[in-house]
Amino acid sequence: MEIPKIVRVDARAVNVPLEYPVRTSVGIVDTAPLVLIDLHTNSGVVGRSYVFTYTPLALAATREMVRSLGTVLEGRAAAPAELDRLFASRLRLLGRTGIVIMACAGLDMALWDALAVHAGMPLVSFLGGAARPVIAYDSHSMDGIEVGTARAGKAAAAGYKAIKTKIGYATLDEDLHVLKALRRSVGPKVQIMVDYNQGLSVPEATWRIHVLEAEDVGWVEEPTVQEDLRGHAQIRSTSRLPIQMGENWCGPEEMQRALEAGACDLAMPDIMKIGGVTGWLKAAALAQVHNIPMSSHIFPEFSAHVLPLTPTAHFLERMDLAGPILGRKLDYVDGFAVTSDAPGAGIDWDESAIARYAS
Ligand code: SMN
Ligand code: MG
Repeated sequence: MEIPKIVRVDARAVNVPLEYPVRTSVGIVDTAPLVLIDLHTNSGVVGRSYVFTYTPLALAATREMVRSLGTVLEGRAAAPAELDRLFASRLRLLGRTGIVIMACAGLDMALWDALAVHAGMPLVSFLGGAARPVIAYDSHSMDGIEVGTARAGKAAAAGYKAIKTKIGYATLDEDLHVLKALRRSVGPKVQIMVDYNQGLSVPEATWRIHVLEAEDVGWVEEPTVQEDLRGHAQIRSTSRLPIQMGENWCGPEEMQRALEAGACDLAMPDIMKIGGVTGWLKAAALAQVHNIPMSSHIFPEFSAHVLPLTPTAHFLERMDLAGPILGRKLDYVDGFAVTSDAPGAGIDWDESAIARYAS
């Protein structure tokens, strides 16, 4: 199989409506601002991926970053590991964080998609893994009692073995009130994980987690600001609940620093911020040597292809940010994500929806 060459990269910006806003203790994500990437090769194959910019304020800049880095790739072989090395060198002085690593990761995912499509194989198979259903949790928000219990009950009825809710309400009593209501909705067998989205001080987190220990919580995610590794380690030292983090690690280097600091019991890199498929594979090795269960963060379409070859694979996060602009949706059966036998990561666009949500 000859490695195809990159002809050009197209990057389009869309701002997609969400079925449920992502309400967190530190802010609300009302829509999904996405940069859609089409990486055209000389074999006619197009590699596809998307990146999520969290706020429309970063959408245009991220699209321009993708376009700019895409010009560097023109004429080069579609070799993701080699191009990761190239970007690491070219961007050394700038640093690969924020929208820079997001753009690099989007191109990396599109490159791996192109290679797998070119080989006529699902990405998981092209990477040497075996496609299998991946256990998923249905990811909810600070929805309050009425919406929260409705979503929780619907997820349990659909067969999910776990759900995640976001807490960090004004008082601990409100956290507990919601948590107990969700528990009544899902029953004793469904795991409930909680996500504080960095919203608490270390003392407040320590106190709230101490009380949560009586509530059968699967993990406590980002209890304090994610850059405070010492703070996370301090919280973890007194917590009987597993501490989860990782969605904000920019590159495997930041993951290594967190694991070395003993900041968490569980890891959940984001396949975009960690550096795409190439970054994910490095992160999976780190999780293995540290013996840390590793879950995904959003991006379910690519995550469903890399978790089966992740030695310490844990949960896939089901949160549908791109569904309205995708022609093919990832399947979930009885609480498991199931990839199709489509080549690559199975990303294809709904062009009429893209036109509708173009930004
Ligand atoms: C989250 C926050 C913001 C957007 C998407 C997801 C969250 C999570 O931290 O873990 O799902
Ligand atoms: Mg989170």
